[in-house]
Amino acid sequence: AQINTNEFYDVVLSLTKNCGQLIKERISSRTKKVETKTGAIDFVTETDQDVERLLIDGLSKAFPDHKFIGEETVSSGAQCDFTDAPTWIIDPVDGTMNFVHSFPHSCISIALFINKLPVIGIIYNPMLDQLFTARKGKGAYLNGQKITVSGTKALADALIMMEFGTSRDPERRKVILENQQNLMPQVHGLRALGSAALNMAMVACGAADAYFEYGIHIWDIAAGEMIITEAGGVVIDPAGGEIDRLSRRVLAASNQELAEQLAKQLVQFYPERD
Ligand code: LIP
Repeated sequence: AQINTNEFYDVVLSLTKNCGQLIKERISSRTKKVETKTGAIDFVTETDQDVERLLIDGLSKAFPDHKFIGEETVSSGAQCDFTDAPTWIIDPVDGTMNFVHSFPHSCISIALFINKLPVIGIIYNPMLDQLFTARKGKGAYLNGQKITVSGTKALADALIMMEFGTSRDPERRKVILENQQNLMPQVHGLRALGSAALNMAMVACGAADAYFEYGIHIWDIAAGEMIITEAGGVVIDPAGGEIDRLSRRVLAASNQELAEQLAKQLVQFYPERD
């Protein structure tokens, strides 16, 4: 039976907007409470934790049987429990490094998955007042206006989002630099916003043509997947083939043709799975 997601959407949208205001209020502060997580350049702030708690508290009050995968809850030891149950997948502040530096490209990324497939995706950058939303079968929107991916099919014409990552592991750095060096002369340009979700939002609205990254987690890409596919794009594995959402690998593009050209060019990297 078709599930009516209107109520889920209304509740999550209002919580996300409120939490966005908290991020916006706090981003300029020079005295943020910052701690490291998996390594020297992987951070969590008090705001990441506060926003995640507010979202989970609000949603579980409204929908007591829903499950959660939250970045900070998993970081502090919870299981990453990806099942068929209705599950909210939350990155409270995607682009935490940007937030720490008051660089205004951070966002809330939140998605609802049912039967392991996306039904709602929201990416909200309150600093730039960019609210990306999508629901299964209903299209993708930026601040209420319909968005679609670009028509770019040739790698040579593409603006590609990639990232430098949150790890100083030498092997990972080598792969990132090899890909950068190989792609640079073959494409229009390379960009990195410092947030997986915002990179995906740029692909969804046609401001960029593709994005790939190794080392991301499901909470970085869950909302982006819904928004890009509803905007007409594709989200696959960077080696080609179906996305494996716990593999910590992603490639998104405005169409399958471009996705496959990019996949063929990439040096592959396989992080430890979630
Ligand atoms: C980060 C990303 C960033 C990426 C990292 C990391 P966080 O998320 O969005 O683009 O390079 O892999 O996942 O830690 O800021 O929520």
